[in-house]
Amino acid sequence: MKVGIIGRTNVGKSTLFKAMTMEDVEIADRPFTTIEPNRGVAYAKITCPDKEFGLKCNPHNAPCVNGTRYIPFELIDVAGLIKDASKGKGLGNKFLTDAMEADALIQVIDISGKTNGSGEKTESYDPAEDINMVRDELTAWIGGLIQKIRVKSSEGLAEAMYKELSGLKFRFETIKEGIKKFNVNRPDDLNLGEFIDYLLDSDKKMIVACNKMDITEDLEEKLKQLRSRFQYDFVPCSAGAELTLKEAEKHGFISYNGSIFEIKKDINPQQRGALDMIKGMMDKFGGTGVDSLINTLVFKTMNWKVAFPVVDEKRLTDSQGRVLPDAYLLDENATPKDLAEKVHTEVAKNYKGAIDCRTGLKIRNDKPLENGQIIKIIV
Ligand SMILES: Nc1nc2c(ncn2[C@@H]2O[C@H](COP(=O)(O)OP(=O)(O)OP(=O)(O)O)[C@@H](O)[C@H]2O)c(=O)[nH]1
Ligand SMILES: [Mg+2]
Repeated sequence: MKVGIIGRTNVGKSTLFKAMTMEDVEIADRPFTTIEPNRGVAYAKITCPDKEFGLKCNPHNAPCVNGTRYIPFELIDVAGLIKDASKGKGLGNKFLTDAMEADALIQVIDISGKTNGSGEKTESYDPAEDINMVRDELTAWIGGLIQKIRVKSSEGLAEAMYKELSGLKFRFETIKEGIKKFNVNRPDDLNLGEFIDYLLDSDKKMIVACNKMDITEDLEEKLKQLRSRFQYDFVPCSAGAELTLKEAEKHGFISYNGSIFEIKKDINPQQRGALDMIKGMMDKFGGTGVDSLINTLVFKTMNWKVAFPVVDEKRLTDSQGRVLPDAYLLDENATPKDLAEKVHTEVAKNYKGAIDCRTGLKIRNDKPLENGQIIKIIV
């Protein structure tokens, strides 16, 4: 699974990316710091099922730390947008192609209102403007791509769009449904706006990371306002605080499990002061918000499922005897066959059925997987 980070420039996208992946990327308090996309691996967390069975896991693709499994997914951070990017302002909008490979989007906003639509310092900017701007720019960009499509006489409009927009990973079914629903007849139809809304709402679900909560006054009121105006899931966070904690952990100053931290060795008064401030914020908001952002995106907004494939349904091992070695993230409607596909194309080719290892019963082939399910694939 892939997640793309988008948003207006200078809101903290790369800070969030770095805090989630620990890749070394450039962060700066000025517009347009990121130019080329950053790619890395981030993790969703789920309780490891090994204890439930009195076993000890041997992780392979998904690390286990103190009983929590870290399920990998790909994360992409792209350049920042500004109004009229579709007309070439700022870094333009072509870089959106990279973000659109993703199955889900995180839009980062600066909820403090201390940077404006151009990413410059200000006092009370309304981040709702950025949410509308990002949507308008996405729509203008996709609209521009659609309008350039030339439909060959041998193909239908849906086929032509699917082919031309293949990099943006819209599903053929969605394109076909949308064309019918909004009565789109040609690539230059005037009712493209509603059609593009439909594509985005169907295949590019988005969560909004309300960043810089550490310097935000009236956070609750601002969140309330945003939630009353938009349908998205809004999660307040401080990517900056999360990054500070991850770096302190990397250097051995603290231990940190994503919700609480403990100081492990002597630190200077300045470091202690910074950590005390973060602790105050975490006590007030229940964390830095970054874990909650990932959790909400993966398990609520997207309703993705984690599945553990095994070969031996009694011992919960793979062919090498490793206990619960792998865990995969799959989309909402994924079936046991889709899990087989993730494991190996050969396994998918020889797929004969699947067993739920908790019940020992066979699962219907078209039944969507449940989150945390342990599956034996019969080949
Ligand atoms: N106070 C505070 N500052 C933050 C936070 N997250 C990021 N910043 C600061 O915001 C500025 C911009 O951060 P970046 O991560 O470079 O922002 P970006 O959205 O990637 O910017 P572009 O790539 O230029 O579009 C930097 O000075 C960060 O330190 C946060 O949670 N709190
Ligand atoms: Mg950046």
